Amino acid sequence: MQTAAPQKIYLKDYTPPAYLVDSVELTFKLAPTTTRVLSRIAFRPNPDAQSRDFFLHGEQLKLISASIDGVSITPEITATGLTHTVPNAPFVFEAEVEISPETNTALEGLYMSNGMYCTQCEAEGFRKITYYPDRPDVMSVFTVRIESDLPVLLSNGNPAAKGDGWAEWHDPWPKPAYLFALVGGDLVNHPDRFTTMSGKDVELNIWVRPGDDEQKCAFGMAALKKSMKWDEDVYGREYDLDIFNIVAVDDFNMGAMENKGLNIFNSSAVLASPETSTDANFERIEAIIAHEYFHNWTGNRITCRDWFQLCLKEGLTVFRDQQFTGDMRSHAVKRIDDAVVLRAHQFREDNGPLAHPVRPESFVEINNFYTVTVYEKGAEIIGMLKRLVGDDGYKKALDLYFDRHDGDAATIEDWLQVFEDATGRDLSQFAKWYSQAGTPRVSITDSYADGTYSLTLSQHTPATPDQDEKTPMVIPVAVGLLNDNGDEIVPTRILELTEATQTFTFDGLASKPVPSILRGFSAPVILEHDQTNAERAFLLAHDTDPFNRWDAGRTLAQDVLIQMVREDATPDTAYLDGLLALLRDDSLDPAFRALALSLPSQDDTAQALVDAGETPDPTAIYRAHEALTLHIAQHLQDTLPRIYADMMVTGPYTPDAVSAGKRSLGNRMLTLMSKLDGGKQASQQYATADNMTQQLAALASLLKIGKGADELAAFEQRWHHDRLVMDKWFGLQVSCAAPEDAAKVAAKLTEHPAFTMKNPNRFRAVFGALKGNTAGFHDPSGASYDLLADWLIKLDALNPQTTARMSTSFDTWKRYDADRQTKMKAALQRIAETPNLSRDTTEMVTRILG
Ligand code: 0A1
Ligand code: ZN
Repeated sequence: MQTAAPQKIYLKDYTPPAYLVDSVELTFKLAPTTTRVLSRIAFRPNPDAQSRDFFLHGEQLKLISASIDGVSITPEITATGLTHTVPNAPFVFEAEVEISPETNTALEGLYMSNGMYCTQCEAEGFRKITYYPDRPDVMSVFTVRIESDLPVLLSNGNPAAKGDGWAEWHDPWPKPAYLFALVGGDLVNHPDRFTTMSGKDVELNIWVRPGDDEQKCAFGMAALKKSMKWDEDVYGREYDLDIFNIVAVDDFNMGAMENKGLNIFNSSAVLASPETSTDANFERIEAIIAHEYFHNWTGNRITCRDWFQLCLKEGLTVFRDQQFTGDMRSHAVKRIDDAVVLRAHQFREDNGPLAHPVRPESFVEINNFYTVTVYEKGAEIIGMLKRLVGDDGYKKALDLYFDRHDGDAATIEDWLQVFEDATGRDLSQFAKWYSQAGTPRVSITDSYADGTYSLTLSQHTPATPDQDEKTPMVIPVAVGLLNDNGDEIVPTRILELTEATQTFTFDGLASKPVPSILRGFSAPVILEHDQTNAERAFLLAHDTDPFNRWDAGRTLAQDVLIQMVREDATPDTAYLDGLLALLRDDSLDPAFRALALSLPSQDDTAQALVDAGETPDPTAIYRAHEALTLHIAQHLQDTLPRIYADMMVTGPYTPDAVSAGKRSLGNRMLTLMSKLDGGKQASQQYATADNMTQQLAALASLLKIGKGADELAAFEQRWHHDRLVMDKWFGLQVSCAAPEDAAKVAAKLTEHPAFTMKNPNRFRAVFGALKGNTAGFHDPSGASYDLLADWLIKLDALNPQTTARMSTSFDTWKRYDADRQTKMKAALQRIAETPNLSRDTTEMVTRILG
């Protein structure tokens, strides 16, 4: 088929749909390569429409028959849909189409995964199931009949009826097509129940394939019930159907999907057991279950008018899942974790060729905009709004949002309007956070005279693709002041930076204070603050704000690393002594100490060098990181065994935050000890661990010192039957490989019989780890670039979405030296020139090349 030239879609071109849908009835006759989908759609002209053109989206469908009001028609069909003349009054459109789920390797629309039928319709997958106005502002009530011999047949809403070989479902809540879902398979359920705040009894199920997985649903179920309760307690939101189903599938492009009443999960995002899952897995599962559940209100009951408004549901829902995790675990640790992710991934995106506003203004393929900017920066915007209007203002605004927009397909303007109406605040300048791309830099100068301390803040946002000129934003900067003894003399206050440069004063101070700026990471900005190492070490020791205490250590570490990269220096002892004091302070949360002892990522160091106007050398950065780790190990050497022993949790494994924090610090000790003891302790931990967290950390410690071959073989032997555990086995070897070996290790793993590019988790295990091994990915040979390009070209023919996403590994190419640039550019061009390259990957590679 001839692929049309990729067409750009613009926010400014939005027009309301020509026809609305009152009801949809779908019948699925499931068969691997010949599934029939019968549709009966009740349309009515939209009184607000600007045209009467009738167009239904539809791709890769075989039309069997169609009719309008019972009269057979022969519509005009293109590669993207169907048109026909229609009455200027309500009418019923019916069609029968044939699709082939078994050969659908793109994992979008209706597809098969290990014998199970499942769907993924967000963003525009429903058009691969049948002809329909596949846009989120067309909402309708769905009734679904599924015919198949498979024992379990699920769809959205409540079960209506079932018999031998069929089941019917009815979803009373109008929804856009992207929230449609269907599952058919030989599945077993882990059942439970929940009573809502108004006393309604809800049936809960997690569905998995029969086998090992049945044992792995309990944690996810507990997380679901906690989420349901939390949303009632904190947001006053209750569940609204008789049943809530979650299904685990092995082949899935993303983490999970919030389809109404029938959430579909990547099995990695729901299945957990102590033997097979790490603490990080448990925490991620709890967060994703919460995230998808919270979408029931923020996404489903109130959806998006168009895909440019994606952050309306995603930013808010991420913000809500972050609040939830903070409440369940530790707010301080969660804030640090979120900042680490934001800086590592979103700042990288914002600084490179893929930078885009949280609400983009155009796209070729919407699947390419499920980004850290839309999700994580989108969540940061909500956090800033809450900081600016206060907790009460936020609560009033959210209550108004749910009242006013329940059942709507809404916009960012609607969202900001409820905050303006609820709090009386003018948000016109704040709205720029949605339209202006790039990470603002906030620079600091200060002075003290006659009891008055003056803090001058200046803001500047660098140019990004398509946006040269930036204007000042509203930036909430949380500041506290300490005196020389480390006492807090001015508690946290929010300074609202709205101009390019502004001075704030603090009176009545006996001496020049030490400022603690951007507490709690109060805005997603880069702080440019020339502090001395001594001042940073002081904050690391005394700051009362846990985020800034951690950040002082991180900034110090970054400065030390940069020094070491530049001139092979030995690390500043102020830093090493600070770490030692922190490690020995048993009053501090172990999870916090573990974070404080972790170095910034090598990619972060590379970006910091770029910010300093230098060209980073990934090999030199790797060496500096290794050397600093060794220095830390030596400096802390006397204390490591004691803390390691203290952190050994006794009794059966539990995934709670306190135990996980201890294991995290214990494992950090183990990594450092392994640098000195040749892996003795790690081998022992590997042999005795009864849980995956400690087993995997021990194996990683060994691999990082070039040992662990026997353990690696034993691990494979033990876990070869478990896909999710084997993903760890694949990934770990690549992430722990020495830089010069990384491409070879990855290439060898692609020859392993268990490697398959049809499973996104497996593909990501290898190639995500290759990207994460910064020095290995950027090895001067260029071998990793070539390998990744080879595989992306192969994968694109099967799964464009995952290919496009993984092509972002190349997005930092302009940071590096001419030789690396030439090699990366060649790899990108080779991908770009592949015949029949997908629209998804074409858009990404074109944008990366710039
Ligand atoms: N809405 C889901 C994410 C998601 C997006 C796209 C997908 O397929 C293209 C799948 C899932 C979420 O935020 O969890
Ligand atoms: Zn989401």
